[in-house]
Amino acid sequence: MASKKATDHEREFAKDAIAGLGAHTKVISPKYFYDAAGSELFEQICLTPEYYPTRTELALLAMIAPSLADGIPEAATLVELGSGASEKTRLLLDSAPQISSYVPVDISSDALEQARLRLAVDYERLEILPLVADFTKSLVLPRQTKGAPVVGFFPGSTIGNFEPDEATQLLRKLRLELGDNSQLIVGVDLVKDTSTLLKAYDDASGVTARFNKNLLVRFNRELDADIDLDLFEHRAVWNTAKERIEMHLVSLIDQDVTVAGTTFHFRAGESIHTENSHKFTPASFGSLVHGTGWLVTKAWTSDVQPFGVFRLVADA
Ligand code: AVJ
Repeated sequence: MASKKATDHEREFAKDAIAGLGAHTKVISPKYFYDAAGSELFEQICLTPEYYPTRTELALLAMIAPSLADGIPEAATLVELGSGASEKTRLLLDSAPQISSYVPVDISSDALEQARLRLAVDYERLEILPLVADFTKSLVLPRQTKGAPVVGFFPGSTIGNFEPDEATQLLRKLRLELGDNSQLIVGVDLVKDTSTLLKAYDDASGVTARFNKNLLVRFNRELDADIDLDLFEHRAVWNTAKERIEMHLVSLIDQDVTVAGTTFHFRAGESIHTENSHKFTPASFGSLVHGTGWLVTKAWTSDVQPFGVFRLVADA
C-alpha cells in the first residue's frame, strides 16, 4: 500500500514537471520546494537576517494573540494550512487554551510528524490530528472534529504564492470546507521598499538560492534528470505591475536537459519560474477577499517591516 502512494505522488510530480517545462514560459509549482530537504532549507531561510516575514509575523502574533484568543470559541478546532514547524501555532495555543483539537495540514509528512512530536510534549490535553494533504485540493477534516467550531490558521503569507484568481478560488473553497460558523486567520506580507524585498528572496549566504535549486536536486533524484546545478542561477525579481516577488532558475547557457524521460531545450538566459510571492496592502487584500464568502472583521499590521494579520469570518 505505502509504495503505491509514493508512486502516485511521483507520477503527479513527473506530470507537472513535464507540463511546466514544456510550457511556452517554463514554470513549476512552489509546492514542489517542500520535500524534507526543502522544508529544512525553508527553516534556515527564516533564520537569515534578510528574510523578515517570519520574525515580523511572530512578533505581531505575540502582540495580538490575546485579542485573537478572545474571538476563539470554546472547544474549537484549529486547522492550520501549510503548517511546517508550527512555532506560530504555539502563540495561539498558549493564549487560547479553549482550543481542544489541532489539525496541521502539510504536503510534507516528515515536517508534520516532527511538529506533532514536538507539540505533543508541551500540549498533553490537545488532540493533534495531522493531515498529510495539499490544501489546494479538497480538504476533509478528521471526523473527530465534526460539530466543533473551526478556526482556520493560514500564516506566513503563503496566500501570496497564488495568482489572484487562484487565491480567491482557494478562499472560496476554504469557506465551504471550514463551514458556516468558521473563521480564518491569515498572515499577509505587505508591500514595502523593493530593496528589502529583493534581499529577503536572495539572502547573502545563498540559503534561498539553495532552496530554489533544491527543485533541480529533486528533478535529478526523483525524475531521473541529468541537470548540472552549476549551469543554473537563482534569481529574484520584483514585478511592479503585479506587486510580487518572482523567483526564477535561469539557464546560464544554451542546453538540453532531460527530465522524466523528456528532453527540454533552454536558451541562455531562459528561466524556470518557480515561485510568486505577491505583496499586499490592506486594501488590495480586502478586494481579494471580497466575494469569497468571508468578511474581513479585523486587521492588525506591524509597522517596522509592514506585515498584516487579518481575521476573516464566514459570512452568514
Ligand atoms: C512561506 C511560502 C510564504 O513566499 O515568502 C521563502 C516561501 N520563498 N523564501 C514566501 C519562500 C522564498 C515563503 N512562503
